[in-house]
Amino acid sequence: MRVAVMGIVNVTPDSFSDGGQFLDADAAIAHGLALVEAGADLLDVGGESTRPGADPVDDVEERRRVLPVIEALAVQVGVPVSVDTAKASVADAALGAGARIVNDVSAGRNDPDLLGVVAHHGAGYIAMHMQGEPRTMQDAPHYGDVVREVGDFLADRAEVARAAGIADGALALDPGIGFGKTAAHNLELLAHLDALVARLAVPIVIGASRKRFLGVLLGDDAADRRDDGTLATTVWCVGLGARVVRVHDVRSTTRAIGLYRVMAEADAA
Ligand code: PMM
Repeated sequence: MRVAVMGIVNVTPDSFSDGGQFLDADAAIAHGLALVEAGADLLDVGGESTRPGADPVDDVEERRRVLPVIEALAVQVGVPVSVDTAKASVADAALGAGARIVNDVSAGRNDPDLLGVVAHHGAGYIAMHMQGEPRTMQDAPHYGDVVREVGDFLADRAEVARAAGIADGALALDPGIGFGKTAAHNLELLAHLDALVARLAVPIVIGASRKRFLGVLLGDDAADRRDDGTLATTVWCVGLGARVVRVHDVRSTTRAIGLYRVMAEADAA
């Protein structure tokens, strides 16, 4: 099964690994172009940080950050652009500016109008699981059975999205690695990703790139040394059936997945 590599373009001052680097529109556009050159199949443009503890951004500021970047990338790259937003007004403007997918970390719970906007534009939609909200989500995440509960949530949100008029083929679901989860919760979700893939029967998106749990699992929490852990996690997820991987380092990811595919094909031959 083909796996799409989604390159991250954060137009934010405060994202946890690259905040501030691409706040200027020209820098963000150049970064998006470089990610496509490195092999990205999709670009995800976001204007509001969702890192733990982040403060919300209003919709005027979020549109100001993302629209010029989306407008430019949509005409300059041959791959679909998604907008990482939980706000209907931002999604509407972004889809009008050429984005084709809405990546919603709130799974439609932040803004009652968002799902209708996605359906109206006939756009793609990624619904992600999060326990709590970014400002407080890492305070005390708790689950009985994290794999079952995240699966229940995503199955429910997929139904809500379908009921709002989003086509089945336009939907993807994401367990939300790091969103209201301890390192142990993330590990359990990743270890049993195949169960979610089988249960949900729509493409699964995974965003583990440079997240803190990678360092926690290795007992080494240097934020600038998480790309190796990201690659291992990405290849693991591809092996268990993930269909989209959302990453910062597109070139290494594309190469690692390419090599994985060569080995999987040799195994099947
Ligand atoms: N993670 C972040 C932001 N958006 N969207 C999806 N679908 N899945 C994720 O895991 C996800 C996301 C936070 O990471 P960043 O600050 O590096 O963008």
